Amino acid sequence: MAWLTRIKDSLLKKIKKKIPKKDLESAEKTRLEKKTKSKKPKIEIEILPKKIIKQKKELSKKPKQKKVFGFFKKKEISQIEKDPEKKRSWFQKLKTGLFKSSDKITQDVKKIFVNKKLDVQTLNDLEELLIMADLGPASAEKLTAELANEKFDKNIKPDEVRVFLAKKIEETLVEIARPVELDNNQKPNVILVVGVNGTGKTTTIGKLAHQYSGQGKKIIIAACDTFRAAAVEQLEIWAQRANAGFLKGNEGTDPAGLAFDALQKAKAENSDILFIDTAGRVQNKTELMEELAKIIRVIRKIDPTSPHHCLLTLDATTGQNALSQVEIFKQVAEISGLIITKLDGSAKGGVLLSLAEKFNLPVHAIGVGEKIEDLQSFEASEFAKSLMGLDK
Ligand SMILES: Nc1nc2c(ncn2[C@@H]2O[C@H](COP(=O)(O)OP(=O)(O)OP(=O)(O)O)[C@@H](O)[C@H]2O)c(=O)[nH]1
Ligand SMILES: [Mg+2]
Repeated sequence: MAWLTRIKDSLLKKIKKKIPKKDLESAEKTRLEKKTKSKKPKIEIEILPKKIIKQKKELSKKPKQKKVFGFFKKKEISQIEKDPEKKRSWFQKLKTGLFKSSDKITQDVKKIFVNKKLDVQTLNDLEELLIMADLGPASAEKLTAELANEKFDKNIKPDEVRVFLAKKIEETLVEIARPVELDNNQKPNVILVVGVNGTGKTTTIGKLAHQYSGQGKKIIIAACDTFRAAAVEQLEIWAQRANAGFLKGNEGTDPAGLAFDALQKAKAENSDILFIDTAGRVQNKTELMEELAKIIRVIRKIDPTSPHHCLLTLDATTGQNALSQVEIFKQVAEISGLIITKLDGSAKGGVLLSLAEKFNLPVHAIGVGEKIEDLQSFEASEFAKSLMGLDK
């Protein structure tokens, strides 16, 4: 019943009699701690690298549409809006993809909201349900407390609960739903793509390159995953499809050296974007993590401001494990944004909420399939509604 620590004082007074004494005492203690903590001056900013501070400031601002040159420029968004058929099919794809997550949530909400009036037990069950749905303890606590604050002891139906949750989820996610911002004066914008094995790095680069080339951008892709010949071949096919330049080395070539050559080539050719694909790596492979740090060090010899974006791909089907992946990659590279892949068919879509609560990193796009067009800009409202199994 962590939600108790976040409810209004007036509500706590009202429900005191209905809660075991020990739970109440611990909740009151935590509430007090939270209150004193929030009064402390924020020193966190001082110890963060400059780039992250900038990113945090940017995040706290409202997105400025005019400056966005992401893969969904304003013009393109309006084109999609003008094409309701396409928008509807995207939404359907997401909704169908998230069906495993939303169906479970819908059924469980129906099961626990049997009492007409919202009571303590129902709120406890809801908090647990949300944790089980991969939303993470912090989001579960916050959402449950919000529902308690508004509806305690009032009549509420299961469908109303889902609508309420979708609205609150959207409010959290809208902050982080941001496209990649390209600097048109920067030639090239270096986009480094990192992540654990099989999370969709190569596929995402192919999809992004396809979208950018549709906007007339000049692109080079560097295949710095030099471990597997198959990986290079795969990327070459994606590059051809996206009409992008392609640079590869021999099997076993030093990825950092290749990244260096690619940046030189992209500069010489005045390219708009250089994508650097990297080998999948897990945290316990220290040498691979070191290799990633080397790629960054080496390209900074040519352009100290690069990489301009460091995207981390996360496979939505891995659920809470995605959180530790972010932690680990953040130690090696300044992750600037996330791409969540495989949301089609994931039963763990709620993990996006956990990520938002914990890291506040922008989510640039979501993967909803294996095809080149299966990368969507991340829209908070669509996602929240799909997760709660609601219609648009
Ligand atoms: N269903 C689905 N499959 C995806 C999505 N994105 C990638 N995949 C598939 O996931 C598998 C791995 O994708 P890759 O792009 O090769 O992943 P990677 O991170 O480059 O993998 P490594 O280079 O081996 O680390 C492929 O079979 C892709 O087709 C997605 O959004 N949805
Ligand atoms: Mg790959």
